Amino acid sequence: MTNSTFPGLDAYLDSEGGPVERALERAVVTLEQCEAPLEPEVLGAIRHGVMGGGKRLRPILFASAYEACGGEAKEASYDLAASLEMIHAYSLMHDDLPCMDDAALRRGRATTHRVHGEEVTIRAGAALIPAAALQALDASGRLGCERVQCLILVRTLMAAAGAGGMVGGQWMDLLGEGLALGTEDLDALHRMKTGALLTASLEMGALAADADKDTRDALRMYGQATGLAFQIADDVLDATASPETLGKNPSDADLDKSTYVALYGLEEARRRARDQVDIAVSALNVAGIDSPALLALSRYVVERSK
Ligand code: GRG
Repeated sequence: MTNSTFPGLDAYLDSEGGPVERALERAVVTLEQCEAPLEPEVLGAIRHGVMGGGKRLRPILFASAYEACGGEAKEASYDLAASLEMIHAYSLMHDDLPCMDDAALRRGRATTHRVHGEEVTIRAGAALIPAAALQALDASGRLGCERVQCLILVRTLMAAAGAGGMVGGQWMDLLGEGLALGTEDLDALHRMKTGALLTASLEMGALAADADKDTRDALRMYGQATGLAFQIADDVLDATASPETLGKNPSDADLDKSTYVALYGLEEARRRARDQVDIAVSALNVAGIDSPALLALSRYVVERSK
């Protein structure tokens, strides 16, 4: 996609959103129809958590990186992208549980455990983790990736989801409740909790399209900077927008968490988010990656309203 064929961000999000939703629907139906079926209640909770809306930013970042590296969009490429959203969906389902954030509202509706119960939601979230790994393995095979490439893709996803990434970041977040974390700790926490999976989305898109090392490195840098910008913007929204607009509660302040807004104030937090976008854009420019979609997405993460 070039500047002259890029339809603008809203139209782009719509056009990528359709195939992403269809891939997620296929993934949920696969779980519903698998040989040793999960109980209906667990499947109901999975459907609630996975098909409940959301921006679908991770699979869309995957699709944009894949296309920027010359990959041809197909059903299997969206199935691979969906594996990222399956991990993201489980993380939100578990994050909302009473033993973590005890949230009532997510994506504008009741959280999964408020509808399906706590025990069922724990099981549904747990089932999504191996399901996402299998989804990534199967989809990359169908996409025609070499065997070793398939394994690297699954490894990238699981490493980002694991103790060195999202789970580790969540753990730091829980331990940090009630403490006033400084810049270094807050950056480290969010690079793992939010940044790792966002970065993996870019890396996996590049890997699936068999991009060279320089391109992959540049997309990793873009992902890291965009991930941090995303989190700072999240803290700004958390402090300035209503639960109705955001479609979620409680806020981080309610949970006594450290935030970039508490650390820097609103204006400085906004400035730092924009700085990260500049870093992301320059990573693309230096590597000669000409992607209007990735450019627009990095601005979107700081300009979004929810
Ligand atoms: C047991 C320690 C432990 C961890 C389990 C629960 C969990 C794993 C991880 C939670 C990670 C988490 C909640 C990260 C937050 C990421 C984030 C900023 C979510 C909001 O993302 P958006 O705005 O949401 O993309 P939508 O709804 O648009 O998909």
